[in-house]
Amino acid sequence: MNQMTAISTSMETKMANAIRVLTMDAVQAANSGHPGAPMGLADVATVLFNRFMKIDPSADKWPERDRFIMSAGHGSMLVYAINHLLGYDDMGMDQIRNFRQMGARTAGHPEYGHAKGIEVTTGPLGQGISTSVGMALAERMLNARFGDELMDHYTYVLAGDGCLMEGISHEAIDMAGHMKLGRLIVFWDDNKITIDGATDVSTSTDQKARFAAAGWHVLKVNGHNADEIADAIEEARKDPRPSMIACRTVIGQGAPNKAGSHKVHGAPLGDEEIKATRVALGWDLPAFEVPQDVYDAWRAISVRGNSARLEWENRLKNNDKADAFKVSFDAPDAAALEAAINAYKSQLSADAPKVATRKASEMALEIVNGTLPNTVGGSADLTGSNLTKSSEMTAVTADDYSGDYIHYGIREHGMAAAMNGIALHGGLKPYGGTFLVFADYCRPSMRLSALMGVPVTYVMTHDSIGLGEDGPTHQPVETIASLRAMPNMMVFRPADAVETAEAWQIAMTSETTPSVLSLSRQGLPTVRTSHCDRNKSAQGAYVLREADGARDVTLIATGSEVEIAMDAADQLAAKGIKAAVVSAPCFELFAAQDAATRQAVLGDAPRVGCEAAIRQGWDLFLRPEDGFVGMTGFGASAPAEELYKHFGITSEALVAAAEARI
Ligand SMILES: Cc1ncc(C[n+]2csc(CCOP(=O)(O)OP(=O)(O)O)c2C)c(N)n1
Ligand SMILES: [Mg+2]
Repeated sequence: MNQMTAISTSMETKMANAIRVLTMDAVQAANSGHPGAPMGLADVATVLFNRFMKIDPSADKWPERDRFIMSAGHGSMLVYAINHLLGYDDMGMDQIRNFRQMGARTAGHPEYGHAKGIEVTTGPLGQGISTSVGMALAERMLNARFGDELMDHYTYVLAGDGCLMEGISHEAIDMAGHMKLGRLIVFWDDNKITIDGATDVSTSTDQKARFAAAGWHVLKVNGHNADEIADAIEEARKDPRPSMIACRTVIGQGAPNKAGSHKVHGAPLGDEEIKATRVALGWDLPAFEVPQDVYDAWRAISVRGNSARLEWENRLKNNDKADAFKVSFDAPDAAALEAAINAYKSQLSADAPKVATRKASEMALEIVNGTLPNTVGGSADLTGSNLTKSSEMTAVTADDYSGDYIHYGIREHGMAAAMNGIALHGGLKPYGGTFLVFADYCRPSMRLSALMGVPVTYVMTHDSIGLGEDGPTHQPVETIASLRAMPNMMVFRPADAVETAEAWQIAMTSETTPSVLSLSRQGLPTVRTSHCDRNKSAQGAYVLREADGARDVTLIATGSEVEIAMDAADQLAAKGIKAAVVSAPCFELFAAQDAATRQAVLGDAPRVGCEAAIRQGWDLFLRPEDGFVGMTGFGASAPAEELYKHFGITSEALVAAAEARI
């Protein structure tokens, strides 16, 4: 519903001009930043906020708020200016004045967690629009569970030419259209300019036809005509399909000499042009000043949102699903999960199954999904290989969002971004699978999971040459090291079913760190045959088998190679050499242990590491004189056992490396 009541269109123009002026002043003060997009999008954003947005800056995490995503993250000043004008208490004028400066919340690109009202970190083009697909899907899934009274909001996205040119946008648009995400509304900033100049130097795609082909509702407006914009939003909100509103805009609108040129994309306007813009806009206040009546008009949006929230709180109080709703949005019940996992681990240690860790993951998911009410599984078209769908799970479809398993299709990057969006939306806990080698197809979104501190779980199977005949295109070699290189990402490579259960427990209770579960295709014996309640994987690495007396050597291995290390220790023992075996399922957690703990695990004896991957990253465990048995190049296509022999990743090689050092 068009909510503009007593506010005149001329006031709306002033509201938009406040965004323009704050943007050009902040970029000028910082002597860096991007004035073009915020100035060009000021009218679209003002109409959206003034007449439609449902947000309450005094309760920035209100689950039922509309989501606003500035996918063209370089236009961060648009977000900061709006949040300042709306009255977010952490976005005073000091923040605007200190745009892009050390310690300010107003970072170069909008960063989730730095300031209220930033729903997702954007800047890598295409990520915002793709993350928003997950948010809009989460909204429909929660709507199916809790009804219109508690969950019925919109997700609005501003996306530029860059966002739509990025490949990930294809995956996101395709998925949103297929899932009929009617509450997703994307504004395309059709300014026909990117950094290198006019868009026609690099693209000739008919974007409107592209969206339509993916099942979207497509509209076109003059992005500087408030009523046209408002009418389109009204229409978009009513349509059951996701909507794309192509907004013909002028980059840097308001700057009399520079508007319309790529020169306003990413450089300060300069004092002269700023002066001229003030004159053109009829804005005669000094820098960083906004008239009270303009503030009042923006604050009215917050007042309206506050009333909506209070009404919603009332509805929640009287709703018989209130408790379940709150549980969904709370942190998972760690105690319940721990109890369930421990009972399961105890059974595993007794049964000692020989299963691939991808199978062990499926088994653990029966416990995880049976204990936590709001997990959402999925796979990028590899459900039967990743084993991500537990027995009670049902598919989420466009006709019925009540399920809990998402068929992401062959869209790894889109899946990773959508999982970020689901997690950021709140209320649901996503995990999703693909082959580990295709982490490279997910990486920019995985990096954002880590940077934002969003605990998404990546289930990545077929984690080495152990996958066999599919060959080197499918065999990760450098992938594990590259993921370990990513800050704030836990990479688990469990050795057996017990460690796999422990990894799931840690991943699902992690609050600010995402996880990768690197899982084998091939069967592995249970090495943890005596039960203990303590989650040993939480230490990152631990002594799996102590030497019989003072150690001659310490063998350290991960995942499928722990079995090889155990075998090597047996062979060494037969020769009278005392070897300890350390299992190291998570380097990041081990690095976080104190020196004494690490020393107790690693000891002083010579060490040999073993992992069917490159050595990079192993300096956490190995000194220059220590040995390593692993890969140095790409794999090959053959049965797994032959490959292990061919590349020399064998217990005999470990024994030889050990003997050479003692
Ligand atoms: C993935 C990615 N590639 C490149 C960039 C660098 N970059 C920032 S803005 C931009 C051009 C974007 O053009 P458009 O979306 O049309 O923005 P406008 O110039 O209209 O503001 C580029 C290439 C980036 N931020 N992210
Ligand atoms: Mg552009």
